Amino acid sequence: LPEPGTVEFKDVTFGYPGAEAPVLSNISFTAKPGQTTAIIGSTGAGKTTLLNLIPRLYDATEGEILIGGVPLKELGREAISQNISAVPQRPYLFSGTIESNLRFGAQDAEEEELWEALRIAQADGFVSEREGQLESKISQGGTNVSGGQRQRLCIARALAAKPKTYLFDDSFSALDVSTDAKLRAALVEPTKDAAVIIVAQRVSTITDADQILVLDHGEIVARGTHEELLESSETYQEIVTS
Ligand code: DCP
Ligand code: MG
Repeated sequence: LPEPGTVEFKDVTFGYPGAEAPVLSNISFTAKPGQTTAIIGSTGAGKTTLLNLIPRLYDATEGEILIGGVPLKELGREAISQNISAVPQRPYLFSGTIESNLRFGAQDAEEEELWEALRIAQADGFVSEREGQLESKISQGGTNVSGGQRQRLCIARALAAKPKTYLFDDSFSALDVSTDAKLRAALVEPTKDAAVIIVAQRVSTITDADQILVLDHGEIVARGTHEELLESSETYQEIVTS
């Protein structure tokens, strides 16, 4: 059996209910623990849709997705939520405290572990400056923190859960280039045994990924490392220079 956390797509096709054309066609890849798999492609290419199939927000129309060698449909909701942390493209905070938001998926974490997650996510600075710190109130939807702060709190929440698989949907785009770089450097150690799948807009976020999948109109049109794709893929070259 593949290692726990491994994500395998086997010839996956998906169309939204009621839609005529599929949004994803014949997607096959393996995201291994200890590796970063990046997905890049223009807006509407199907990147978010692909990620959303992993925690079963939708089910594949054809083909199969396996986690650690077990088909998603046999895994059960609980195992899925315990093993996979997803940071969505529009990260969501619910009304409560910073702590209650971080503990979603990490109920038993020590307070020190929450701070460690905040440090990695480059969020410890602004949390420690807020009155009440971890007990500081978050309004419904997280409207009383900035977009970049919300993104980092959601990354900290994902880290606190210590999953085997991480899904980051464009999670670094609201950050300035320097914070983005610091955060990704800090992520290396805590995610080193996990399968990490990153959707990115900025090529600089993924140049060191173990494999990059280039998605175009719902199909993987090229795959490889940054250097390989610069040589082989016109679509990738266009993304790099755009
Ligand atoms: N789509 C749909 N119904 C939804 C969500 C998306 O019909 N509930 C369609 C819109 C796009 C296609 O699916 O034509 C792919 O959408 P994605 O959100 O997966 O695309 P990306 O994530 O790649 O785009 P972006 O870079 O803008 O986030
Ligand atoms: Mg998207």
